[in-house]
Amino acid sequence: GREWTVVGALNGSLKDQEVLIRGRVHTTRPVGNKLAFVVVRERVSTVQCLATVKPDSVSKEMVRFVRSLSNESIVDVIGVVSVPDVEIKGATQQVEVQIKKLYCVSRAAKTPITIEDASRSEAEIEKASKEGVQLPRVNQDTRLNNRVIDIRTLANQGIFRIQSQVGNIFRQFLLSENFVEIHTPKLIAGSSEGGSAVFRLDYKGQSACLAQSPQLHKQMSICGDFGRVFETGPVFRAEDSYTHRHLCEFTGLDVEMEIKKHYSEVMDIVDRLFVTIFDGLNNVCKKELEAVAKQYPFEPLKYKPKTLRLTFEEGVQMLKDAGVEIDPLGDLNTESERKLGQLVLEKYGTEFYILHRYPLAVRPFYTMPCHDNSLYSNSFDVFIRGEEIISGAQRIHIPEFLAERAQACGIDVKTISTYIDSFRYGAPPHGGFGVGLERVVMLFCGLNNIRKTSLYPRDPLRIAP
Ligand code: ATP
Ligand code: AMO
Repeated sequence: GREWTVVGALNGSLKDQEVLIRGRVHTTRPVGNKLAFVVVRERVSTVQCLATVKPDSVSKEMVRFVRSLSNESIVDVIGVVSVPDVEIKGATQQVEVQIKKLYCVSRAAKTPITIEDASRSEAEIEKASKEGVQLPRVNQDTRLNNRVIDIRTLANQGIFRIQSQVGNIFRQFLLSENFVEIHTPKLIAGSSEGGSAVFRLDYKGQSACLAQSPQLHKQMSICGDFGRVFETGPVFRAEDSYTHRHLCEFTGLDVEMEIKKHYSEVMDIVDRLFVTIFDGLNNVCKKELEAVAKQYPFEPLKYKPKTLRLTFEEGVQMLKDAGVEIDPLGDLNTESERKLGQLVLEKYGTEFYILHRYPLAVRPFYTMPCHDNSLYSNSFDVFIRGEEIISGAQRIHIPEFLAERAQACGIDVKTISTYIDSFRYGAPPHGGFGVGLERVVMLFCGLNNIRKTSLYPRDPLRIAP
């Protein structure tokens, strides 16, 4: 019948009250043989508990038992909240719990990596090193090999709660704008982006592959009169990319919608959606963002209430003015994207912007060319801190033209005939975009590797755990 209190809710207003909490043993520290400290951790919060021998309640055996608890064991603690005069350094909550009873719910074996080591910032390691102390550094592979333990760190708990909120706000926003959530097949006949980076498989004797994107089916759903659709789901890319921002499987947030007049209607949705996501994260994920920043320091993202839009030509001009050699009808490479991000920040004071009217030649076959100049297209990419998080465009809704463009891009039209046919029975002008969820979280938090924002990352070298 006793109520549970979450560790994160423990504060001075509960002074002298008895509470019941459950958490993991984060650290234990004995002091003499009559006192033991145990820091209990629950999600992104920690509290210092202490067991001290008291003739009528806490026995010597009890204190010995507390001291013997292995880190990461799960414990239930009944104790009284007190507020010490001094700041508590090793815990997030500024109160102590005087232990009356402690039960061990699950005892942990010695872990291959310790949460303490895995939680240390680079700055802490360097500071200690200057003082002549070599603290262990847990590298990326060791973390990923022991992911279930690694994701218990406060920073990782923060990262995946932030990721959850991005998905939540994405869904809430789009539902409120009359979008319908759809679920398209992940087993499809061929490539959906025109590229070769697909995982092939045998589908009961037919050749098939894992969907590179929901592109074809989200467009077909617009032909099926859903008006506005969105989907969140896995996206598979057989990338040969060993970079900090490419995965072989990632989570795609996809949107597709009818357009009345202009592809700017799609960019309007991107604008309001992402300002809502960023505002939302800053409001509801304060503690999570703090936990991430403590281990991986970053500056809050600079963005505007109305998102900056630049044309590709304007971007190219800015780069040229800065002395960067650039092909005006080619794609931007990673380096020039970064550089443009810096230039935009200096000139406009924002780290989030939309670059649109890309050269047609660097966009997928289904992209609508600009009506005034067919060298360019009604398409856009969106950047955070100089790196791409979104690609989007108006699509070609005229079947003959679509087939012609597919052929021109070297695609075997037979493999996408049902897609092209779906535009033959009346198709509204439409457009949409695709967001890489892991990239959004990585770049919002200024992290340096997409593996940090993928729970169980899949890259060319890793398919476990
Ligand atoms: P999208 O597929 O939407 O364009 P992306 O960010 O994956 O998203 P790519 O088209 O794959 O972008 O690549 C964009 C740029 O990134 C390329 O022009 C290239 O300079 C660089 N790039 C891509 N893959 C690699 C890689 N494996 N190694 C180094 N640079 C790469
Ligand atoms: P694109 O191929 O640009 O566009 O993908 C959309 C977004 O997905 C993310 N992304 C990736 N994230 C992690 N690892 C990867 N290998 C990877 N590749 C892409 C990026 C990118 O911006 N159908 C179009 C979208 C559309 O036009 O609606 C598409 O798939 O954040």
